[in-house]
Amino acid sequence: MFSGRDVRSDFPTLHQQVNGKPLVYLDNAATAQKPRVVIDALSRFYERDNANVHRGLHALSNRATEAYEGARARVAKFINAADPAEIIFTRGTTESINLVASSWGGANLKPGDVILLTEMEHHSNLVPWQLIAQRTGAKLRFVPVAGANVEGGLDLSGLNALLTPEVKLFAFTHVSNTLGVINPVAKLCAQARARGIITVIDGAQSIGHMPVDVRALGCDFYAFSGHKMAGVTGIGALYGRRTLLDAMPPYQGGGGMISVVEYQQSKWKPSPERFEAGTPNFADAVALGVACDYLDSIGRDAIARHDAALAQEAYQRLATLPGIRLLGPTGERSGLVSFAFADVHAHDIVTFADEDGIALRGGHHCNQPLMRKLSLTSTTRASFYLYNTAEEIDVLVKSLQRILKFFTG
Ligand code: C6P
Repeated sequence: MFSGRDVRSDFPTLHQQVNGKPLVYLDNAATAQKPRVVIDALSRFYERDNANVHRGLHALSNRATEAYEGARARVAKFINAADPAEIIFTRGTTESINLVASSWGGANLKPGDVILLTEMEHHSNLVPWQLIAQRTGAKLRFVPVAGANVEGGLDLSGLNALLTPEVKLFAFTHVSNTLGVINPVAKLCAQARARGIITVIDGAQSIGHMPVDVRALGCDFYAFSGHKMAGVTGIGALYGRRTLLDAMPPYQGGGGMISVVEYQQSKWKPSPERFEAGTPNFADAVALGVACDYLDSIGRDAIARHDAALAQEAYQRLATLPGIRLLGPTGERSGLVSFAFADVHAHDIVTFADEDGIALRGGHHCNQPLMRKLSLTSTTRASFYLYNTAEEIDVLVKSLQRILKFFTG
């Protein structure tokens, strides 16, 4: 409940039975459900306004272009970017990070340079840097995680020593999708900035769950996906500081991103068009703008408090289960809890919980190196969003008790 508002009624998917039980959707870190207003906005666009953007001179094309550029301005406002031209629409976090790695990295990195990452990065904020390191001769370096269960998140005691003059870029996640830890990203940006190091924040797990102000955070780039913030799949964005974007070469070539094309060479448009080659995903971008409106109508501070309270309660309740290993901080955490049992595989837990109508995620969560570091192969994860309730935690705990009894007697 948010000030008496029943947000569950806004989400059609939630009102169904799974295996004869009411659905308990706790896989929000993988993807969130969509409110009716977002689904309707997408249908409405296709029913009324659909035409290619930036290309036509007819009424529908003008309407579609206006809606698309309106969505860009809305997303810019959502994260307090200084200028809509600092928002590049992409397929999501993964593509946004690949864009920075390939374009900024390809143009700026040379042998001997260092890309600083952390040991808790999702593969999407690791593999693109491995690829550009191979192309340019740069090296990867990692800020370590602390403690056996990583209760403390990142070990920042040695950060100053890691930020050597060879470090040209520092990329880190805002919220870990496996640990639930919220990193002190503003502080990390400030330390990097003081040394002229470019910063990239992976915002996949923060964007829909807390207020995000890229100027207050002081980052150079911020990458996120629409589908984790009540938007539809296939759309996300990269925020980039205007001065950096204007100096970066295109990521892909094609229509829409050029000013002049000759047989042997071409000239590019400025950002954002420079980075949006081909027909962009305008319909989903329009729906993303509506998702921003929806989340702001509820209030991101309130959503952050709600998610954190549920995760805290889940953490306390799960801690009473025999043999459980809970990952991440004991104190402040984002809206997810990740756990493991020595005798029951995460995939078995997820499959059995599904019998009780509960959607969880089990696996390495695209965090293989972190799993290895924790001497685990997988965890089970429950992740919460604005429509989840304390009653659903009851259902989860009872289901886990049943599963443990089945496997361990
Ligand atoms: N994590 C999860 O279940 P895409 O796939 O591009 O929308 O987001 C990638 C991504 C990047 N960084 C972090 C921290 C993430 O959590 C994710 C997506 C999902 O945890 C799918 S693996």
